[in-house]
This record gives sequence, structure tokens and C-alpha cells, in this order.
Amino acid sequence: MSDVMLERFLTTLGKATILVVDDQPINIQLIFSILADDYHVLMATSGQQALQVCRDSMPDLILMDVMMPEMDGLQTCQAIKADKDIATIPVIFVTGLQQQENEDACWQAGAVDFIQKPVNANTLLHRIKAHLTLKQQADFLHSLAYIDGLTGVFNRRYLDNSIDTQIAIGKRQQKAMLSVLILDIDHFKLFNDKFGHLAGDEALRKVAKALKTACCRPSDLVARYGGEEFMVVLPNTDEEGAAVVAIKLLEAVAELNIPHPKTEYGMVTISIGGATKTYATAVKDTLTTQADQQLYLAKQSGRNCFRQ
Ligand code: GH3
Ligand code: MG
Ligand code: MG
Ligand code: MG
Repeated sequence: MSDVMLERFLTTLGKATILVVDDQPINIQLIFSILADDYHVLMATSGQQALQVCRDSMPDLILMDVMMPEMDGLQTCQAIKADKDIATIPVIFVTGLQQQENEDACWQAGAVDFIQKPVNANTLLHRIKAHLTLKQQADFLHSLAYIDGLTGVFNRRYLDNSIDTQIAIGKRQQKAMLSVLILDIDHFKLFNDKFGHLAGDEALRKVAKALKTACCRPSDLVARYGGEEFMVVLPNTDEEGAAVVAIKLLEAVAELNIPHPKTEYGMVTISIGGATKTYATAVKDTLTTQADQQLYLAKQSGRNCFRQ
């Protein structure tokens, strides 16, 4: 595992959040007292409320009572598993029911485990820990499919999905603007020729990290687009805003001060092309083509600059 991957994995291992669902507040209180030292605990006293908490707060795991008025635990679990945004949250049933068929119903509803009431504190804590570890490993493997192995930023697959999703969500606020920037390292072939491919890889990693640090909004997205090309997606950003970010990115890469004697500036620089559209008119391919054309112009105008 690369350092970047390990770092990403470890940041997911903070205090986990557990949702406790039970129609009887006294049962929630009991479980809360067992979990409170090790976990953030959220509570819900009905199935409907549990679904809402899942969508709002995305807990890491759910402890679910079976017998509840209106929507019971089995129905709630089925509803969670049917909603793709929250379906991966593991559900452990906590129940006083004894018969085998009740247990079967829990498995069929999509539970990962089953704990008998009255709850044994030690058993509960160990089961939770085991399932959280499994969930974190699964999440990590899933994230690998969307992360570029060399630089640790998102890969092309994630980028493509993300722009489509952005455009679909943004259509509701017609007038808002979406900007994209395409960045290409200047004379990178010459850099490899002079210093070798390993040094080239190291420079790519440093540039990626600088780009990520320079993008300040959490919604901004940095992805590796191709070999030594990156794309930055800027939701709700007009042309003026995109220009501000682009200048920051140019500066961030220049400030790395990676020597490159074969260029005009004596160090590694990038060129940037930008495109901006309203969400109403945005189409992924058009944005990309336009940004690409502007990148070409930036290269023509002496590199280490931005065109839009
Ligand atoms: P320009 O300023 O016009 O962009 O010149 P350039 O040499 O950067 O452009 P070109 O697209 O011709 O070459 C890109 C080079 O980037 C080719 C290859 O040597 C290098 N490159 C692409 N991907 C990688 C990579 O993963 N690692 C390394 N070390 N080099 C890469
Ligand atoms: Mg109950
Ligand atoms: Mg290139
Ligand atoms: Mg290049």
C-alpha cells in the first residue's frame, strides 16, 4: 500500500458513529451507556426517523430493534437496503425474540448480525468492532477503484461520474455556473528525458498534492485526467472565480520550485485551460473540448499561464 493510500485509509479510522434504533427510550439509554465512551451515538425511536438519520448523517453502523409500532425493524432494514445511498450501512438486529424463524427473517431483511436481548455489553462491543472493521476494509477497497495509484487524487473514472452527477444535480439551479480547468505540465517529456521517469513520477505526485492543497472549497475536485494532465472541477463557480483558482494553481506549482533547466522558467510549471457554463447548458464533452482548446492557446502563449 502506498503512503498516500495508507494516509487516506487511516483518516477513515476516527471515532465511528453508531445509530441506535428502538421504540423504547430506556433501551436506547442502556445501549448508549455501553457505547458512549468509544463511539458517537445517534438515536431514533421509529423506523421513519431512522431512515432520516441515515440520509442526513450516514452512520457507520446501525443497531436495530425488531419490534416497533408502525414500521418495524425488518421493514426499516429492508428500506435501508433498497436505498442505494445508505444501503452499505451494516445493520445488526437487537431483539428479545427467540424463535428461529424470527432470526431467519432478520437475515433475509439484510442484517449482518443478530444480538439477543438482554444485551451483554462485552458481546455487543466486540460484534460492533468486528463489523466496523469489515465495513472500513470494504470502503477502502471500494475507494481504490476511484483513486489514482501514483498521485492519490481521484482517477478518470471518478471524474467522469462526478461531472455527470454535478450537472444532473445543478440543473435545478439553472443560472448557477460550473467551471472546469484542464492542467498540463509544461515540457514534461523533457523533464523525464533529463531526470528519468522516477523523478518524473515524484514530480507528478508533488504537483498533485500542491493542486489539492490549493483548491480550498471542499466541493472542488482534483483528478488525474491523463499522463501528466489533471482536471479540476469547480461547482458553483463562474469565470471570475475560476480565474482566481487557476492563478492560485499556477502559483502553487511554481512555489514547489522543482528545477527544470529545459524550460523558460527554469522550474516545473503548468498551463491551464478553463471552460465555464451554466448548469442548464453544461455538457461534459463540450466543457472538456472548450477547456482543451484554451489549454492549447495557453501553450501557444508561452506556457505557465491560464486561458479561458
Ligand atoms: P507540453 O508543454 O507541450 O505539454 O510538453 P510535454 O512534453 O509535457 O507534452 P507531451 O504531451 O508531448 O508529453 C507528455 C509527457 O509526459 C510524456 C511522458 O514522458 C510524460 N508522462 C506522462 N505520464 C507520465 C507518468 O505517469 N510518469 C512520468 N514520469 N511521466 C509521464
Ligand atoms: Mg421495540
Ligand atoms: Mg500532455
Ligand atoms: Mg505537457
